[in-house]
Amino acid sequence: MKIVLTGPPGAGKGTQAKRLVPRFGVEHLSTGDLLRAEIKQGTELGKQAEGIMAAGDLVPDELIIEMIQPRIRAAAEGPGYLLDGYPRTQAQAEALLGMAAPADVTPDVAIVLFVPAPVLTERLLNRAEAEKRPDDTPEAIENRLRFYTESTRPVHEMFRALGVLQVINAQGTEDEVADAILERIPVGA
Ligand code: B4P
Repeated sequence: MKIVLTGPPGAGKGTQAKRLVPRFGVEHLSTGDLLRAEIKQGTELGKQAEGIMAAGDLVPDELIIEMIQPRIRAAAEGPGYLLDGYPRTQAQAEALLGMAAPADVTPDVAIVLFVPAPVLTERLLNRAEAEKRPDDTPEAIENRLRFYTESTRPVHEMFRALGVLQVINAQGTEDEVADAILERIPVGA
């Protein structure tokens, strides 16, 4: 099974990924988590990404693609994948969909978690109090939402053209959203 999980910041990608990964036995590949791990370890990539992420901007495509593509290939050749927060730009989507044989890396399903912007802002500001993530400030949240609208939403059309796009209303409880996702995952993919 190869799943792309996408949606705006605060839509619940990480929350739902944690449920889907054990269920399907796939590898969880979150570009946000990988970048935060690089920052924690003080790597060169982490140093480059830290300020960009804190401002809510997108990390440059070439750094992201180099970090994630080998992992996607390995997962596609093995247990399958759940991509969380990737691809976020047209260049990233082209890198994913343009990957050649031997492994077929094309997703079986691309799930968009839809939540209106005011609800997202509220969720992220609540998390800011609890977790103190550096990019959960009002300015960074605004930036993240803008990048989502300008750069990530157009990518959905590429998945629509492939016939794998599924848009889910993600305003319900975590359980309701999880059930809605499972209903849209193709059986036997
Ligand atoms: P990510 O870590 O991917 O962060 P995000 O998209 O902002 O999602 P987030 O983790 O906030 O929210 P989620 O949907 O899980 O990326 C962080 C940064 O890394 C980016 O801004 C960028 O700088 C960089 N980056 C990452 N990938 C990149 C890429 N491909 N290209 C370039 N740069 C990249 O939602 C979680 C929140 O919602 C939680 O607070 C949770 O409690 C709440 N929630 C979940 N479900 C809920 C529900 N049903 N009801 C109420 N609350 C709910």
